[in-house]
Amino acid sequence: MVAAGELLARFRVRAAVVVWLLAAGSASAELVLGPERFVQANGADIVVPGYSVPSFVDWNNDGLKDLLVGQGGNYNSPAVRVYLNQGSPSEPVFSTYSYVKTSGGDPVGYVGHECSCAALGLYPRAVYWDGDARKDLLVGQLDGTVMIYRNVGTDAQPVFDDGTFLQALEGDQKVNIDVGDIAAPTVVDWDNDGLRDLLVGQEAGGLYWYPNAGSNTQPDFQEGVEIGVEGGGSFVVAHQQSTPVIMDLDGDGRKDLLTGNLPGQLLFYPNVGTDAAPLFGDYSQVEADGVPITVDAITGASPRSRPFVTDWNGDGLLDVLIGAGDGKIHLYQGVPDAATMALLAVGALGLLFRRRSSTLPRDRA
Ligand SMILES: [Ca+2]
Ligand SMILES: [Ca+2]
Ligand SMILES: [Ca+2]
Ligand SMILES: [Ca+2]
Repeated sequence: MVAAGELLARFRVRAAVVVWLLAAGSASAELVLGPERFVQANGADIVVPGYSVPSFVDWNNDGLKDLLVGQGGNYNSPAVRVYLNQGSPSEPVFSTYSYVKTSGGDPVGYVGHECSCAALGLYPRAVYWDGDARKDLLVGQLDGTVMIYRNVGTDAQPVFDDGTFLQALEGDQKVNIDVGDIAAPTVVDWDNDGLRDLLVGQEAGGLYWYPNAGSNTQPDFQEGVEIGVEGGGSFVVAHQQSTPVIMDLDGDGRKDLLTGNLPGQLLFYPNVGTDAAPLFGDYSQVEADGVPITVDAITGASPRSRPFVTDWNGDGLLDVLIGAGDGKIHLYQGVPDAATMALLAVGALGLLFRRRSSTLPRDRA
């Protein structure tokens, strides 16, 4: 039997440890990633022709997220592959792939758009574009244009139309959106007005916001606005080639920017503006297993990192997929940060706590 006083003393020690560890960990809420590995299919690393642009979405509605990969390089082989997940929510497994196709049977990206379809990595993102509950495909292209391929099949068996160039500006002034070269689009309500907007990265490193003045099912984009920086001027990602992922990564309630760049790094730009009017200042280089991430390219090419944030293995920790000039799918799984690890250890070491003095937590520091 244990006396009530002794129980209370134990509780106080453990509560103090928890508070101390939480305080110690509060400064590092960003991504904490483990070592690099490569996503495989049929037991071998996936390698697509040219540049890879991965994302992870349940393509066929079977409850398992699937791997969607844009490909293409040197003006060849622009296409979108889908690897259906044959594993489990905690352990994705892939074997073969198929190309995402139009209702005419052509792979999306090959036909109908002449040179504009060519790619240094066709940049696809699955989105629900027009409110018909069938997933559509948003595709950034080499020439800086952005296309929407509408799903004319079903949500579980997507098949697409021949694609439409997205346009901006008013009424009869509307022109195709063109950010220069290598468009990297994402859909986000940038200004928090309830309407999803288009944010597009590009080769020179800028970010363009196309405000939606229509609706969430019939977007109507206004003139592109260059994203700014703290103190004035235009945002340009360090070392060119912005590939934006927009989400609040440090938990301060303001959407942040995660982006790749030309030399294949992964950069985190915390939002120093507001959630409805983001501004970016200094960046930090995201690390994997304590080493700054730099993805590879085949000889003579530039890496051009293209990140996608997801929970790959369903453990509640964010993971990062990165596509690159080596055609591979780089995977960095989130690991508990030092504070969380220590908290877990507090639970696991409960027996120790009952026998040892309160100096243990400091020993563990
Ligand atoms: Ca699936
Ligand atoms: Ca908006
Ligand atoms: Ca933030
Ligand atoms: Ca995870």
